[in-house]
Amino acid sequence: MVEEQIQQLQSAALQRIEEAKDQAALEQVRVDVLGRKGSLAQFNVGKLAPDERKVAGKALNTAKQTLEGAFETRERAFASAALNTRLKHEWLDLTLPAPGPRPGSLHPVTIIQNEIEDLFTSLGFTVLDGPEVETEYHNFDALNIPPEHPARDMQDTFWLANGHLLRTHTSPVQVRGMEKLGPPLRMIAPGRVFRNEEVDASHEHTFYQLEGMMIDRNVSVAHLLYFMKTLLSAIFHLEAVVRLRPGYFPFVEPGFELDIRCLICGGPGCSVCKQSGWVELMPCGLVHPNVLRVSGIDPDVWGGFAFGLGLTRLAMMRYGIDDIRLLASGDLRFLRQF
Ligand code: FA5
Repeated sequence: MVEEQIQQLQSAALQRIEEAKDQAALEQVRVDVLGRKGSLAQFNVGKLAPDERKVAGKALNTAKQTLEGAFETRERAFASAALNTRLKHEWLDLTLPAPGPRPGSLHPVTIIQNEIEDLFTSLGFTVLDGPEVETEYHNFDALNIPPEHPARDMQDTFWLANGHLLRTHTSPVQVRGMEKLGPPLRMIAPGRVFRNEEVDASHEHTFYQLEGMMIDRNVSVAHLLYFMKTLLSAIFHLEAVVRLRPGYFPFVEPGFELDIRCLICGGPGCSVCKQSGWVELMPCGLVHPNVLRVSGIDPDVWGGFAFGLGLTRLAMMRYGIDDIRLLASGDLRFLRQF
């Protein structure tokens, strides 16, 4: 009698195991049947008569073993179905060619430098290069800045044991250009310069400038303004708002500072323009007669203009970069945007 009940229970449980849709449903069947309060536990074999006890006990053990086997088989089926689904979605085609290294991109300063070089060569200018390790003579003396001149303090730099220095500006290339090519002369000289400078959002110790110089007969401030405006319109593709104020550099007379309306904040003030709304971009002026004379050019016959563009600052304005330190950070997340 009990044996029959156990067998019925076993077949019902086997059917439920077969019908279980997933692992959770299967677990529920296990609790219902084999759990401490499950259907098999209700058979209290101890209370039966001895001959019945033996038969019932045996049937109970057989049922338990059969069900446990069935649970295991069903569980394995679920696991292998899950694995198959995963493999279907995670396949890899090993015959595809490897993606290879990602294409690189030009640094924003290089992009602008190339554009300015193209513009000025189209206007008849030569692109010159000069050494980053300069002589004191080319960096200072030949530019009308003798040793005791206070203008040297404004461009504190890194001196080498042999008396040479890391150039503080691209202006020494003016001197080299005049020495080598003589007048008439139209040249630009982009390059890296160095200063012993406190670094902040708009100041680096290593940055880029682009020097420009034109020497000819009857060169005036009007020529200077024409070339500077042409340069800024080409870079910004619009007429940038600029202001010209007097500026002092020993190698020009008269000297000017050309500032551009800050394109990061548009005027109200930010950390790049030091809350002033203007960014100092391009000092310039007419070449001082002493500078022409030192390089063997007669100031009574020839005159010229020169400018020193802050190329790094120009890149910041054009691309809306609000911290100069990003440009030399080597951070690929930053560089990949250009
Ligand atoms: C000069 O270096 C002069 N040689 C420029 C010049 C050339 C004047 C020819 C007249 C004739 P200045 O020190 O102001 O000038 O620097 C020129 C530009 O470089 C600045 O307007 C600014 O845009 C940029 N600059 C200067 N210091 C830094 C710095 N620490 N970090 C980034 N940019 C700088």
